[in-house]
Amino acid sequence: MSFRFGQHLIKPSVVFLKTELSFALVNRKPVVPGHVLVCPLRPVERFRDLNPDEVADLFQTTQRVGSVVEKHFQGTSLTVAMQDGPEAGQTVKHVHVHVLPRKAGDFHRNDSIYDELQKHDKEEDSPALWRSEEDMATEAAALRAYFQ
Ligand code: AMW
Repeated sequence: MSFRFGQHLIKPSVVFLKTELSFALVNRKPVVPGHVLVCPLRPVERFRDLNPDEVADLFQTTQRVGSVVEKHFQGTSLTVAMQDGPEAGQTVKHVHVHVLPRKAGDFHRNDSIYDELQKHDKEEDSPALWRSEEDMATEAAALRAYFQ
């Protein structure tokens, strides 16, 4: 079974957590190590389209995922972000929460992470810049272990 993420079909090998209403996957083009995505299973475009149970599951899953990636990638903080609509930078028309482990000095200017998020999958994106499926599956397996 594969997972739908907007126009993408996502292999189970890169998904490291599935809950009743959400799933979490590793990123093919992470802005920082451990940059992952949490999505509702139902492929709706905007945050406002989610029902209350989906919002609760999505955010509870984001809490669990944030704790795990912060620990696994030796972070000391998290950036949690959602680009909700095209003018906010959304490219995949399926609600998703970006979870990014942070550590001291990772960006010269702390808020540069938002500039990087805005442009990482838009400017100069091409398959050559994506991680290999094998690399992504290895990372997903390591993260999956925390939830078993
Ligand atoms: W958006 O600009 O819509 O807020 O973010 C889309 C995110 O999804 C980006 O971080 C991008 O790297 C990631 N992404 C897009 N397609 C895939 C895919 N097939 N597998 C993993 N990550 C993906």
